[in-house]
Amino acid sequence: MTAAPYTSVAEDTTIAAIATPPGPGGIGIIRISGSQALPILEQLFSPAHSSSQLISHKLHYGWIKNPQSQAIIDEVLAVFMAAPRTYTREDIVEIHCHGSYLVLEEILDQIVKLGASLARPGEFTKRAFLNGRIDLTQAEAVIELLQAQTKESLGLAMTNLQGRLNEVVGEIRQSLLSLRAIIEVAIDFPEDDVEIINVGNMTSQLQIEIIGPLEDLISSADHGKIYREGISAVILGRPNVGKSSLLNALLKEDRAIVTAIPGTTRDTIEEVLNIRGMPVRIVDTAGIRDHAEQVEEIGIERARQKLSSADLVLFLIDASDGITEHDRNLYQYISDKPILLVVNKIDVGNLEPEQCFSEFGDTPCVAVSATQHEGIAELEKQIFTMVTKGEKWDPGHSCVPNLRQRSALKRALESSILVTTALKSNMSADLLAIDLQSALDHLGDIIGETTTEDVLDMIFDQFCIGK
Ligand SMILES: Nc1nc2c(ncn2[C@@H]2O[C@H](COP(=O)(O)OP(=O)(O)OP(=O)(O)O)[C@@H](O)[C@H]2O)c(=O)[nH]1
Ligand SMILES: [Mg+2]
Repeated sequence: MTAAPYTSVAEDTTIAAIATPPGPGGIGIIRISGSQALPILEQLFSPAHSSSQLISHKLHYGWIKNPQSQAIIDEVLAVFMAAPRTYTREDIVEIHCHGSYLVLEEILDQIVKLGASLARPGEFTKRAFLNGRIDLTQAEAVIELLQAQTKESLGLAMTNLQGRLNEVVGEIRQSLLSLRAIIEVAIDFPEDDVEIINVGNMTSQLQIEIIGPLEDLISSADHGKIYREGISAVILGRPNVGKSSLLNALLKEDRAIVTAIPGTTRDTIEEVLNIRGMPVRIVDTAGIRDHAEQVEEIGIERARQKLSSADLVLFLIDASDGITEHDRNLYQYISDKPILLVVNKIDVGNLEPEQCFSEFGDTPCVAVSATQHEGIAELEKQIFTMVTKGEKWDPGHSCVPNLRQRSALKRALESSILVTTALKSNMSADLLAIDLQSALDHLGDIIGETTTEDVLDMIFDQFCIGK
């Protein structure tokens, strides 16, 4: 049994949170939302000009004071924003303080004493959704915006924040609704259903307005995934082949320690790189070898763990040593993964491409010198080509669903295909109606109309506090 759809509106509690990240900063902002936001501000805030009223949507300069002792806690700018022209559609207050965490906590403490509850992660955005200011695709776009790691992933989030996905899904739903209306008439007048249901027209409407656009959205989700979520590439190889040097060359900074002593790296080191708009999590690992001492052994185990979730392995060999037995064993160990062979140290050695071909078949291969920064651009190009499988896709202003939305779209597609099959085999109108409804429900899941509370909780739990 599925849980009941989320239909309740936000409760009448007033919530508060520190909206800026922890640690010292230029300013720190506290946010309050709910019917008590203004009364709470009035008890804490002394405007510099005592005559001035707290006009909505205007910044007011003054002091936050302890309501009992009247001791000044901070000099601030405060703004009251009357509902409904606010983020949550409730009354909102923001207090812009000096960015000291002690000050922020002290003010938040006073706000809670005056009756507000501490906001849970994402609770402000959840209220915006429950109060109908944004739909679920826009709420999810807010998380994507906060987590975006490249300009391209930011662009994707922004497109959905502006409601593009909601719009496209809305158009598909409209078509489904118009088909359902015809089917309902056929159900009401069963004796005329053959005339009412025009199989040719309906199947072509299904294909052009529903199945085609659903397939496009799913394929866009597959392409966009690498920009939104990025990929993980693990650098693997025996000790001393130059793994850490390669990490440093890709990052263009001395991030990892490099020495001529085999076994230098003992832990995994991770950094995110932007390769043509694609966030790539590069992981440097401890060189894998037998007979390592205890700390190194733990590092090697970590390398193996990272390998299991890697999208790509940058398998490093040392051109000055040639291909060794150790390299061959390692290659066998990773052979079920997508591998990019990286021949390093070409400034001091030379390994004929034919030799690599005969050892590693048609594994793609790039030759570099990590310390001389040679071949690094070619390596990045090769990583990009492997991940995108050479397909051209422009993240530009694409409307890209996330994984949750993609699986709902797939289910909607499956139901729509069932409708086509049922139409073609002249199934009864009642059966058509069931599959149409299920396609509609899956699309409703995407925009938040039929989404269950569990799923909503899962979505809003990904937010930070204060958003
Ligand atoms: N000539 C030359 N030396 C290199 C190159 N890349 C790395 N080295 C040297 O090789 C040695 C090992 O480099 P690292 O980057 O520490 O190798 P690693 O694979 O991370 O080694 P472990 O962490 O011990 O497994 C260092 O002395 C580097 O300066 C290169 O492209 N050319
Ligand atoms: Mg290393």
